[in-house]
Amino acid sequence: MARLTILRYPDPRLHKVARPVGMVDARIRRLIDDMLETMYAADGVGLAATQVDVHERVIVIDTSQQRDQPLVLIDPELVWRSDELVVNEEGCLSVPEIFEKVQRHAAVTVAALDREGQRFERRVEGLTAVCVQHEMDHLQGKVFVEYLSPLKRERIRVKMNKRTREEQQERQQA
Ligand code: GNR
Ligand code: NI
Repeated sequence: MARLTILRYPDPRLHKVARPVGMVDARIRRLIDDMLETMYAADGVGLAATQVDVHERVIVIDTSQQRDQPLVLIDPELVWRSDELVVNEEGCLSVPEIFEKVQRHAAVTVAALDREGQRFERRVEGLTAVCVQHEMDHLQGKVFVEYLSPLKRERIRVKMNKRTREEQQERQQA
C-alpha cells in the first residue's frame, strides 16, 4: 500500500469530472487500498479519487469510531434523497483547517459497486450521508467551498495560497 498526495484547493485538477470505472480490476483494488491508507493517515472520514488526482468514480468512507468499517463506493449514484435537509459544519482534506456550514439532504440511498464489482444499495444518514454527498461532489469536480458566498470563497483562496507560500519557504529554509 502507498500513501498518496492529496491535492489542495485551489488546484484546478480538483475541478475535473471523474469518468466511470466500469470494470473493477486489480488496478482499481490497489487504488482503493492506497486511498484507504491515505484517508486513515490523514484522519479523514472520506476521500474521493479526484483528491489524489485520479479522475475515476471511486470513493472511500469510514465514519466509524474504531476506524474499522470502510465503505467503498465505485461508480456511485444517488437513487434516493430525503426531502429533509440538514446543515452541518464541513471540512475537507483538500481545504485543511477550513470549516463552514453546508446544507445537504439528511439521508440518501446510494447505489454502487463494491471492491468485488458487485452492485449494492445502502441507505445512509447522519455524518455518513453528509460524507457521501461531499465525496460525490468531488467526483463532479465540486469542492464544498463552492456552496459558500463568493466573498468567503475568495478569502479561503487567499488563505490557502498564503499557507502554501509559507510552507514552501519553510521547506527552502530546512
Ligand atoms: O474528513 C472529512 N471530514 C468531513 C467532515 C464534515 C463533512 C465532510 C467531511 S469529508 C472530509 C474528508 C474529505 O475531504 N473528503 O473529501
Ligand atoms: Ni473533501
